[in-house]
Amino acid sequence: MSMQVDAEYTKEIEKARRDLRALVSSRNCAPIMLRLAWHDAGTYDAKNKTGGPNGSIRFEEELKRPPNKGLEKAVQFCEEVKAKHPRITYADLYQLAGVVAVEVTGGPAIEFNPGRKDADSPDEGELPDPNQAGASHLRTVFSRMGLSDKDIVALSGGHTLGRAHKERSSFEGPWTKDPLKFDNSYFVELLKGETPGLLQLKTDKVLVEDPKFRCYVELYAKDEDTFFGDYAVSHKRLSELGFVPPRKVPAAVAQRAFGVAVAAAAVIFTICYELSRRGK
Ligand code: TBV
Repeated sequence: MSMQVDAEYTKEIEKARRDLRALVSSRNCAPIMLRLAWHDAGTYDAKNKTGGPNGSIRFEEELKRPPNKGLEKAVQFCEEVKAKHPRITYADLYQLAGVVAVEVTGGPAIEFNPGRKDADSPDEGELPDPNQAGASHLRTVFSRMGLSDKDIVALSGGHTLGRAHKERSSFEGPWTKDPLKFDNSYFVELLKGETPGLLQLKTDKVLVEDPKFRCYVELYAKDEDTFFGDYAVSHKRLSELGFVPPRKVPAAVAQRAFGVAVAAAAVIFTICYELSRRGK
């Protein structure tokens, strides 16, 4: 589902991007903004074409579900930007916030296409459950979204940012030593094994235990550029689940095409009119 994206809307997106950059850096809230983007998008069901990045997490019923605990704050931060740029959909805003969060913490640039439509009710889809945690659970949930093993490992690298909070998830602590820097240290720490003070969930450990996942972990720990490249691709894919970006048509081309169409319609109309007059 997509909406009309005109030049005015694109301009608003760029303004919102600047506002988000300032907001995210001044409040050090990149991790929770990235988590918000993931939890809005991660409900996608590729078979039934439901869920996905559609802003539905703003609805209280969805926001108050246990896996989303703590995200109210991120939704409120986004409201400040929405108030200044009311035309921008929540769906676009949350995904833009995720892209900006990665960018301002030193991660790769992620291509952003605007035009997502807002849902008018909460989504049903489930996110992966950190307490279930086997490789097969991760694969089941991510393949429901249409995502691959490589996407799973690359996106798990998002835990380079932020930490768990006891009162939200019952887990506690950061995954890396510098949780406000986006780098490949999540994978480096994962291969080192447990370090006091740093967190490893079962879903993190499964990435070194499963041989297919482990190949990517080793690659990303060794080669940050490859991680950044793959992460940018997977994150964009996550941010566009079920969304076909409207084709970008430069204004000049669009105007010319419109002119040509009007002229053609006039010619056809004249011919028809002339023919029907003669037929009389
Ligand atoms: C927070 C784990 C991005 N992720 C986070 C917490 C937990 C998990 C702590 C919440 C808290 O207590 O504040 C427990 N989330 C999971 C697990 C699953 C899940 C295990 C499912 C298997 N996470 C993620 C992806 C991305 C993130 C795909 C982004 C691309 N998550 C994320 C960040 C933070 C959390 C940046 O899921 C820190 C937030 C890879 C903060 O600091 O407030 C695990 C994976 O869905 C599937």
